[in-house]
Amino acid sequence: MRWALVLSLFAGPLFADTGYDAWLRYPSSGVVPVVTIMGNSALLERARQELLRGFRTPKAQAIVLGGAAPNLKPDGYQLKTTAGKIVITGADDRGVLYGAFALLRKIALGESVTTLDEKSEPRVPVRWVNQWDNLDGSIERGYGGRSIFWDNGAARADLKRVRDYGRMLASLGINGTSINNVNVNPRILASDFLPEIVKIANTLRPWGVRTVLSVDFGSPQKIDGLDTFDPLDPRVIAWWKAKTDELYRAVPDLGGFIIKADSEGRVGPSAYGRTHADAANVVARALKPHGGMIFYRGFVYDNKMDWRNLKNDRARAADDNFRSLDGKFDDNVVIQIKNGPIDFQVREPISPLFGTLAKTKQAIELQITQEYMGQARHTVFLVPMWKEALDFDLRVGDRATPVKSRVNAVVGVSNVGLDDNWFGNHLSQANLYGFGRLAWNPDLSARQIAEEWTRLTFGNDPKVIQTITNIQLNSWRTYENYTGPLGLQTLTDIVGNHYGVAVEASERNGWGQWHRADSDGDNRGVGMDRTVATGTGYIGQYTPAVARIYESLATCPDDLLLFMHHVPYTYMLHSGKTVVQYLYDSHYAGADAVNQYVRDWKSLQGRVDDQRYGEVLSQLEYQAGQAEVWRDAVSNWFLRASGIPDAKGRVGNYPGRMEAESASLDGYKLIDVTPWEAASGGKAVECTSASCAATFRYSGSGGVFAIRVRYFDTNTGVSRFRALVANKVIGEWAANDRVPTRKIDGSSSALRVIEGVALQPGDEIRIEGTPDSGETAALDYIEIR
Ligand code: GCW
Repeated sequence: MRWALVLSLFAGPLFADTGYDAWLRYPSSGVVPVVTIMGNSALLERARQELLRGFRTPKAQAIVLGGAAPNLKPDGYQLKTTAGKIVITGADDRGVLYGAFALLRKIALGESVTTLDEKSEPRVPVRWVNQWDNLDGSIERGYGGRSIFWDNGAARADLKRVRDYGRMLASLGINGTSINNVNVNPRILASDFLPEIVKIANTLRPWGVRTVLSVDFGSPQKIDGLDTFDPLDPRVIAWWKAKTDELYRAVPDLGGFIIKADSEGRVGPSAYGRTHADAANVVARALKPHGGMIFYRGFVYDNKMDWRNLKNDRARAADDNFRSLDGKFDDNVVIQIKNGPIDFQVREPISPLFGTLAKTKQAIELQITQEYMGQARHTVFLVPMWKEALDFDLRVGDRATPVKSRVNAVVGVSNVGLDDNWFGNHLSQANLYGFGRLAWNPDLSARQIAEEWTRLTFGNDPKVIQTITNIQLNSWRTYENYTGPLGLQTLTDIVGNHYGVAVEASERNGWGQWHRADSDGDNRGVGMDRTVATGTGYIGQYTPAVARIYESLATCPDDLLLFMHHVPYTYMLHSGKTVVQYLYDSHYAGADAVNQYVRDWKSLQGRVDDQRYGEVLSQLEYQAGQAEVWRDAVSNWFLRASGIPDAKGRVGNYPGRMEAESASLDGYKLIDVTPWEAASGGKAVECTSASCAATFRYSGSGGVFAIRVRYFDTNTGVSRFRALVANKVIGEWAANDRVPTRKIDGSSSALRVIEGVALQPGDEIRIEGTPDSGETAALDYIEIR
């Protein structure tokens, strides 16, 4: 046991690695520095400890920490080598801590630190993450396990993970985090709950991370039984003041509050006919004496809109709600605006509100947790998308106005959890890393960030860097290609788990994520008409220069065409393809790309430690299987809607595929799958007895093939499968994956590939399924390739 441990320590990069250390991996050889602190604070002490832990050079290096660097924005730092010493100064102690992490990053990236002379300061003062953690320990839209903060209605007894999260955030210059869901449990503000908040705030503080609370606008009523929460009522004004004073007595550096009001069932000022400015200001005035800020969410919309009215448009909501209020907010109110006008879809245009608000502070809200982006079961590196948002030129006053020049704060919904690797997927860590780096300096390129992250996380082997960077940089386009290209938005189950394919889930309901794909009538075609001329007028919310580009079909970019316009399926794109052919082609390209990621990743065996190698491999293999479900579902759906066949003959033609419903079935029963496009042919078979079998007869020529079994793995139980050829077992597996559905649908569709199977004409291929706890060992098809 002991020897195994010792040996594994010397086994180079091949030891088991859970991913817990993320990008904070330090060299194991070299000499510990001599660190002197000028001053005295928990932050400086953290900086010192971190250098002792991670700074290594061939000869002992003297490092001096502390002292003010002149002319730097808050949190900025300076690194300088003088008389052989490295001196880290900062605008404040937080800056010194950030300087220490910057120095460590240089060492890890192999950069020279012998003649340092550089300054760095953040573009915006507020760089926060939000966590949507519930007090019971669950996380809304969290994909990396349960809450690191809460368990069972109180702060977790062991806050080690919070401490380590604080360290990760500090390493990126992130200076605040909210610790509870914007869909708030009002108890967060109850007086007897305060000690729980204090424990967490104390844990984060040494890392310079301020604690932020999401609060419910109805709190005065819900917590203290006032008969109103009218923001103009003097009792409500007094309540917010007293409550805020009480909080600041216990947490003097509280960052402030986030409020989601009048949105998705949350109460808000509309209950009293008041405005969002009335609501935000009453809270802002309570926070003001303490230096606190209120982040009031721009995510306000009506989720019960009449879908039959073609002029209704959820995308308009933020601008419609806040335009007339510009200038009416106090100066410690920040309107927190999602990057796009809908909701973190795979592609959206920038929210026009960034251009509209001129006299109001604004934050851009980005989503690090991959809600509509494959929920960490798919690798999707979001930095290229965020770059497009931050760099988008709003043309205010017809002058260059990138979004990054308009925002006072950058906020990311992070939702890390208790999983060893924080997100449930090693490669998803790059999103938090990239978020932090961009929040500090939005001018960094996506490539630079991807390379940096890869080197810090997986080491400096050039092949590893090239392969992983390449996967990351293409992954957003790839995901878009198979889930919702041309501005269709993510074609997922939008009223459910937001994960698997369900093309029509967004239609004929009040949630307003419509893509308006019609299969008959005069309007046969796809896309939502948001033009000023004939549509919802959304495009008119942009500045004239931007509106002109989107309004005209001649200039509207293909990537957003169907977000802005309704066009026939035969409409010719700038790329020279018809819309429907592009939909087919992009889905095939997307699925092929993920298969290529699997092959690329396999080339890293032995160059990446075994644990992460294996875990990322299974993630990518799973993603490849899912990408095919998406490909087939979306392309068949559009084939049916448009009636126009794929010019390349692929859609609806699957050589080597044998449907379970046409096998000879022993116990298995035929079912219709909903939505129909989630299963091949719209049907599957399921087993409701102790065990079942489906037998296929192979009629091709002899040879060695891969047998690909498409089955369904729900989250209710662990069914078992066995595959046999001519009565010999060729594969056995359990359906025990972590997926967000109990239904047989696009989210549970899974693929098992059995390679190297010898087949003779006439062979019987039998798949046996054994259900478990309500999971019915369902089968869709097998495919021989
Ligand atoms: O994206 C949607 C999510 C909700 C979320 C909401 C919001 C926390 O589906 O889960 O609620 O946005 O941003 O408030």
